Amino acid sequence: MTISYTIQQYDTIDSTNLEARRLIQQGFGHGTVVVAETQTAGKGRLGRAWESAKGSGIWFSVILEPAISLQQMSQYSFVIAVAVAEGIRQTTGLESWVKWPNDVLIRGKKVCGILLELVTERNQPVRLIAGIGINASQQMADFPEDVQAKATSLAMETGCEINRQAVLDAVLQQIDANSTRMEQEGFAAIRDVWTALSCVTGKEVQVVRQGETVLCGIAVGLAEDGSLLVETANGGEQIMAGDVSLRAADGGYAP
Ligand code: BT5
Repeated sequence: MTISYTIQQYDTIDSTNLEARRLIQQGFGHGTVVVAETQTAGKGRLGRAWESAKGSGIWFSVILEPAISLQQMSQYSFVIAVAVAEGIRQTTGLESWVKWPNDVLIRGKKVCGILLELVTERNQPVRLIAGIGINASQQMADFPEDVQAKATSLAMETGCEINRQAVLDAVLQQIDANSTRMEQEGFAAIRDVWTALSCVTGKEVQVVRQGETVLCGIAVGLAEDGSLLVETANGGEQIMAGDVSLRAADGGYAP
């Protein structure tokens, strides 16, 4: 099924995810894309903030009504992450990688964050809001100090000016292609692509939840429910939630 996109463009908005939710109340549905030049209250996961300076990134949310079961919805963040990584690769030639659960990295630094929200209402199809923030034209000094160590942008990585529209178009096209792949071939097909693009597969990782290290081990892949499979000294573990850091050359863990 090909998604027919309708773009809603804003100069300033609180959060494209919040606006997408408001648009759903007004009857907007599958394929609606909310794009903003800047967000005043960009949201990360778990109440964290997303830095969305004016004109420097690709800040957008896509409303989707995938023809899959409610259980499969949790697998959708991988459809989106793969689509972003492939869209970035296509338009910039940069090697971008996915990191569990929902980041896209270049050279170990976060270039994109993804926030997936589910909207379930009586007598309505289940909708997904896929919020995507891609850093495009920032230089290091443009990021707040606490983000500088872990963030990068497409301009910093290519040394060139970035055509944000071209990147947006490529990611939307990849969301369409990977949604079709998910519907027709199931999660196994997405899992294969995700695993090939994952920067954690086969690597030593640390899993942190609410500031506490919950375990260290080797990331070996994705389970059917989207949890991360980690081999530890005590056997296999499935991680449903948390943040993952990669073991760095100095023995510590990357931010
Ligand atoms: C995410 O959260 O990575 C999901 C971010 C989703 C943002 C998009 S933008 C369009 C749409 N509308 C929204 O309101 N949100 C979505 P999380 O894994 O919790 O990462 C957040 C953390 O990343 C913060 O606590 C910072 O440490 C760091 N961070 C904040 N802004 C960043 C940026 N621009 N680039 C890289 N890292 C950033």
